[in-house]
Amino acid sequence: MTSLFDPAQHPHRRRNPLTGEWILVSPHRMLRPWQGQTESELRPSLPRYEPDCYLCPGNERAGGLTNPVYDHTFVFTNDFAALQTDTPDGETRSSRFFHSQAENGVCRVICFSPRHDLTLARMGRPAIRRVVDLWAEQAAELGLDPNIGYVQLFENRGAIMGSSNPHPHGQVWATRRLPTEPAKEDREQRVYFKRYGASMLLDYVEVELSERTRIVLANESWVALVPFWAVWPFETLVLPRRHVTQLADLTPLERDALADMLKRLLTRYDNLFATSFPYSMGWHAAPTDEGDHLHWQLHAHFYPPLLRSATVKKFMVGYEMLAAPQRDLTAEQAADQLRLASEVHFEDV
Ligand code: H2U
Ligand code: ZN
Repeated sequence: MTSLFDPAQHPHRRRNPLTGEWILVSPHRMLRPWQGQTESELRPSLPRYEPDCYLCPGNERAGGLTNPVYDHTFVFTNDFAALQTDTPDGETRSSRFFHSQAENGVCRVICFSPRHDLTLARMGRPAIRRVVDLWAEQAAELGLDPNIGYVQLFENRGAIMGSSNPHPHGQVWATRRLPTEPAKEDREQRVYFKRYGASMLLDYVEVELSERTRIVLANESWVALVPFWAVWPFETLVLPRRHVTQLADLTPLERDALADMLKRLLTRYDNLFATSFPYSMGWHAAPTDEGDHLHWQLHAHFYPPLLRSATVKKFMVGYEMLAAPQRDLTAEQAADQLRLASEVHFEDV
């Protein structure tokens, strides 16, 4: 007996138009009832100030420098920077196998709050707005440097994501060359813009707003959705509703709306498994080299590793490492669960 292909129940591949890559979706494995445990793993309660924390105000960092007694946010050059500004440019190609290119740039650490015990999800909207402003400032300042072609802002949240310290912080790495992931997005957005004369992600957000099945939440300036091609179980894409290429181009109202969106999205994430939800997130903005970037649309990716509970994560192993990413839970089911999650934080109820 043959039946018609139904992506809601049959294994299928979905194409990521931002990278051109495919992922395998196996929804039939989810037709079984919800089996995962959902025990919560409460964070050990943290002090507002931790004398041994290298990010808390007034404390000493590795290398002997002392943090100022900052009130809101604080940025410093990473004491163990992966990139340096004074690396001479150059390239070596000594055989068909040994090709290297010099890379130079800047690595900074961005403290989101003086409070050791907070996370973005637990900060107030005005404090999150200051983080938005800081992201925009950092991207603009580094992007102006003629030696910087791309600025990557990101946050590793939670020990499971390799974060070295619970103090709320992110990083910025800025490089001369365009790294692998944004290079794929640059290529695919350029192809789309040439073919359709419009921004891919701006067109995409309109289609998603009319379909609604993958939307998690929206406000006047922003939309958060589980992309059709999501790889991580509760992956989301945060998109502006107008054409924007750089964070610095956001208006004050759009920055407030972004703070609102982040507060609500991250609260839903925490509530999903009653835990301080781990993730890696980051902004993808247009490259900062000379040249035309009209095809670009600013956006943020959130890649959380959790699958079923505070302690059960999705492993990207075997088939994923060797063939292609695979998921059971569909993007639509993940969006349903995030839509059902409350915007009142579980620690407040
Ligand atoms: P995570 O975002 O992965 O936690 O990294 C924090 C960064 O802080 C890490 O890149 C830097 C590390 O190099 N760091 C300092 O710059 N100074 C210190 O005193 C400790 C850690
Ligand atoms: Zn601290």
